[in-house]
This record gives sequence, structure tokens and C-alpha cells, in this order.
Amino acid sequence: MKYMTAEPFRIKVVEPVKKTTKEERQAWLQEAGYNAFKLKAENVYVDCITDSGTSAMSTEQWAAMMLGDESYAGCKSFYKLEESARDVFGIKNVQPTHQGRAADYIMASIYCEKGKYAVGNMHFDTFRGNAEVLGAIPVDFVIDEGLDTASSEHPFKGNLDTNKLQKLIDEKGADQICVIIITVTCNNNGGQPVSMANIKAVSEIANKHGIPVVMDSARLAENAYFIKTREEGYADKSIKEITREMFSYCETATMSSKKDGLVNIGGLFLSRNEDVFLQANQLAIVHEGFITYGGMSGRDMEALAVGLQEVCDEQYLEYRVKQVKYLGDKLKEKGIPIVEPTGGHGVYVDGRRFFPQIPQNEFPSQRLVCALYEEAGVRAVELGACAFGSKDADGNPIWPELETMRISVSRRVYTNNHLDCIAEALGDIYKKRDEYKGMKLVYEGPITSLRHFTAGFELL
Ligand code: PLI
Repeated sequence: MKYMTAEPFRIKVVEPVKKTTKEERQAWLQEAGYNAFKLKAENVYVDCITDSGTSAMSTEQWAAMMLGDESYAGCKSFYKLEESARDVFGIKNVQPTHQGRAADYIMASIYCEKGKYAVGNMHFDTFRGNAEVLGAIPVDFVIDEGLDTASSEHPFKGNLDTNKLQKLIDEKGADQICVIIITVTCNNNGGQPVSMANIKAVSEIANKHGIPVVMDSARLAENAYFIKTREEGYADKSIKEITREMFSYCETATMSSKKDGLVNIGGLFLSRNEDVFLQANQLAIVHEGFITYGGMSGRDMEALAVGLQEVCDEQYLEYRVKQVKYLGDKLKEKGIPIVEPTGGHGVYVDGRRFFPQIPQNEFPSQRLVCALYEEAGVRAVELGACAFGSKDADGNPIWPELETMRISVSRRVYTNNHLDCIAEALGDIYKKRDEYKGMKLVYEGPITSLRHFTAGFELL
């Protein structure tokens, strides 16, 4: 396949994007309170705020949508989705949900207990929010290398630290841990993968102590590809063999299908525990929809059934992971500090190392998000002081260890030319980095863990 290094698809439908002036973007930023979530998408040139729900669908997926069976109960589309999901996860019981956070809600309602610990490598916000509402205590036990943005190039920075887990069990007792959740890939620290050895080791400890293991599997195929290419013994296994082994170590899996489902909406809840699955069905009926659609339309289930198969294609995954690395390498060439190695769904720039003059309480990564939009119309997202900051019981701020700007790369959407624009713009901002000052948070909503969506800032 020498020479065949381009995208493994050709473009059939295009969506125009608008070029805008710096003056226009400065005005829009000010109107938006310097919060990228409040910008109108039509005023964004390259949108990297998320990789969620933004994939381009294939001809096969669009064709499948025409077959959508919209029957309330027992529709054909559900059975196709069920078969496809069983094939990828190796789990028999499949409950659709309208998106990932609904599956999180169902999972948290079943597993979380007041005052008990929910251990994770790094919990995603929507599970954390649900767990907190239910009174559980979410704790992140990612390995130390996973928090080291400067020097560590550990191949599986998403791994859960089994020593920290064992210590908590020894100190508090296993009955104080209601669930262990492994997020693949680990979104909060760079789309970093979790190794099979780690998933297995965590599940062995959990099984020994009777603690259920759940996998948050939004980016399951990207994780499997990293296992195949980085972990000994997996090079000759197919992606589906790897995903099935990954999920053989858990009782339950949740999925935001908006990422590796290659669709724009949808979620899944799967469990090999029959009692848990029956409870999930009940919760789905109350909150989502009947068991065989769970908040999804028949046509969307058709597209997801196909997307789950397409995402396991190795040629697609090779292109996907290499495209993200392409952007990471371009930024590194310019001396820009990024989280290394690059992960599966985006490049994470270290805000503190980029703007060392801006302290964390003046939101360096948020400043970088604004600078990138101002210069190039590129929209990224802050994952730092604003998004991950919290407060102690007296309302004093607690600043997070990780302070990054995530440049998420949507699946099958942008060409490397778009990524070149991002690299050029960030390179120019980096050259004049000394000129930037920080930001002041002037508005935040009542729920600190969700404040980044609606926060208002001023430039200092
Ligand atoms: O956006 P949802 O409700 O389909 O999925 C929530 C969700 C659950 N788990 C993980 C690991 C996620 O990354 C996730 C959503 N992620 C978003 C929106 C993101 O921008 O990363």
C-alpha cells in the first residue's frame, strides 16, 4: 500500500465554512464574554471545540438511514444495532440511550451509593455530575505519568493506578467502593489510552473484592488501535478481537456513540449482569424511551449500527490516529508545548507552559482559546482552571493539576490543510506569547463543574 497515505475516503458532500476578519472575530468574542461555547458556529472557520457528534457519516450510513424503522416497540433498526453492538463489545444485553450522559445517568443511578467512592482513571464531567448528585464520591486515580504533561511519554497514560486503588481498599474497606469506572480513551488528560494489561489488573483487584467494573467507552476503537500498535502481543489481533477482550473484563459498559459510533447522536448502555440490565431497562423507559429505542430514532440506530462496524476498520483507524499525530508533530516543530504522546481524538496544548506569565487563577488555557479564535477563527476548548476547577466547603477555589487547551479533531471532517492553518496560527501566537495577559472570570453558574459552558470573562 505504498503511496496510499491519503485519507481512506473521498468527499461527496461539502459544507461551506466562512472566512472572517480579525476585527469581526474580536467583536464576536467580546459579545460571547470570551467564552468559545457562546460563539455562533457559523462564525467559526475550523471547529475543534469537540469531536462529539461532529463526525461525517459515510454513504453506507446515509443509505442505512433510509431503512429506519420507527415502530415504537421491537423495530428492525434496534435489532440491527443490537447485533452490531454485540459484535463489537461481546456483551449480549444492549439498551440504547439518546446520548452518552443518559447512559451515565442510568449507570450512576444503579451503581452509585451515598457516601461511597466511585473510583476512575479520570471521570468525565457528566458521570461526575451524576455521581455527585447521588452523593457518591468520585475519585480520579490515573497514573502519575498521566498528569505529567512535560516529560513523560508513557504509551498508556490513561492507565488507572492499581496501587492507589489497593490503598483505598485497604484504608476504607472494599465495601466503601461502589464502582470502578475505566474511561477509554481517557479524555481529560489527552485522549490517552488504557492498556489491556491495566484493564485486566484493575478487574482482577475488583473481582477479588466484589467491586463492579464499568467501562466508559466513547472512544473504544481508538483505544483498541493503541493497544494493537503499542502493547506487546496484540499486533496480529483484529480491532474487534481487542475490543471484545477489553470489555470481557467489565460487567457494564456505557458509550457516547457521538464519538466512535461515527454518528451525530446516540448512546448505549450494555451489561452482562441480568439484574443490572433489567434495572437499566426500567430507567430507560422512564427517562429515555421504550427499551428498543431508548430516545433514538430508528434511522439514527441504523446509522449507529453501521458506524460501529466502520470505526473498527484498521485503515480508518490508522488514518485517524495519524491525522491527530500530524497536527501534534506540526505544533512540536514550532516548539509548542503539547501533551505527549498525542492521543486519539485531539492535541492538548499545555496552557501553563505556553503562557508561563499567566497564573492559573487568570485562566491561561482559556486565554489561548481566545487567542486562537481571534487570530484564525479556530475554536478549541479549555480543559483547565475553568472546566476542571472546583471549590472547597468554604468556597475557596481548588485549581486542577492539568491545565490544557484541547484541539479536538472531528472524525472524517477536516483535511490536513485545515490542521496546517491551526499550526500556523498557533505558531505565530507562540512567537508573541509574552504579549498576552490573563483573564478574569466575571460570571459563573451555580454548578461549578459545569461552569465552563456558560462562564463570562474579561481580558486583563
Ligand atoms: O456527550 P454525550 O452525552 O454523548 O457523552 C458524554 C460523555 C461521556 N463520556 C466521555 C468519555 C465523554 O467524552 C463524553 C462526552 N464528551 C464530550 C462532549 C467531549 O467534548 O469530550
